Amino acid sequence: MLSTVELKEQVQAIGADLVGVAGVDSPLLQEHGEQPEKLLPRAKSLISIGVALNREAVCSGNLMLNRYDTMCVYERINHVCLETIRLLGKEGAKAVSVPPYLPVDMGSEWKGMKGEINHKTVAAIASLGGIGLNRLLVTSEYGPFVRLGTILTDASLSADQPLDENPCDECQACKDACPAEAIQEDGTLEYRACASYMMPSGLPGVITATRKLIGADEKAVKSIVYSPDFWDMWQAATSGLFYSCSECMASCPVGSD
Ligand code: B12
Repeated sequence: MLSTVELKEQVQAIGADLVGVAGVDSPLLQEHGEQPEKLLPRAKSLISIGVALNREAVCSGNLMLNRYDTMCVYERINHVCLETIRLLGKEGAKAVSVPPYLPVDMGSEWKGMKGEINHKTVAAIASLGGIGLNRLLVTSEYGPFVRLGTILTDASLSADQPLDENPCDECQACKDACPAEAIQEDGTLEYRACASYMMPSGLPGVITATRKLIGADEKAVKSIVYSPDFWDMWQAATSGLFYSCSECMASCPVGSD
């Protein structure tokens, strides 16, 4: 079996910008309700992967550049995860990767607001960064401008330790910048306020448009289905990317120098 150092080097060579390892026995995982063994029985390690976003694209104020950059980064995460699983397989280890964002369980309790594994929690335990006031993983290298993936494996890898110091110094820039006023003083996030503002072309938008269409007359139907909002919903559904806001990320000064 490859050593943990060799594995990390190879995962970086495949395309990850940041790689860390958490052990399934980490008390922090249990404390935050993560149950990797439900996804891979006999899982021993979680490999956290970070791929950097292009800060210029995210901060450009141009939604198309921002969304396209995110699409490319997710493609890279998918590639890194798939290749890492193959690499582990060649070494005789079993592994699965957790979707970076979709599909997500749309069921009863959380209604799409919780992943099979919380990538931020795993990344914080695996030393990639700290959880910021913006509720995102904030890294020293890239600030929050990083998307995450997680691979579970039954390989025994040596675990990293969480950072001693959180790169987020709670400067409040994200809280002040959030147009939905979703970031609270105590560091909690009003999920629904964020989601409704951030995803007008995602499910919240689809639900609103559907409700308006029910019982609408011909003129109203036309004004809805020929509106730019409706067409952006089509674009989001076909491209798979529906985010319309990244202010909590764009406003963060960490990692900008
Ligand atoms: C559901 C979801 C959302 C929901 C809910 C947001 C949320 N805070 O979870 C909505 C739709 C609102 C949303 C919005 C956004 N999202 Co989102 N989302 C997810 C998803 C699919 C699941 C997250 C989840 O399970 N949340 C459950 C709740 C309970 O967890 P939580 O709020 O994070 O709180 C836990 C941790 O913070 C932890 N914790 C707190 N402090 C500490 C300290 C330590 C040391 C540890 C170990 C843990 C810990 O404890 C809390 C309770 O368990 C993940 C992908 C994934 N599978 O992880 C992406 C993900 C979190 N989203 C991401 C992004 C980028 C965004 C947006 C910026 C949208 C955009 N433009 O891209 C906004 C940012 C909103 C914000 N400021 O948080 C990235 C975050 C990358 C990063 N650098 O952190 C992720 C990881 C996707 C990815 N693959 O990169 N998202």
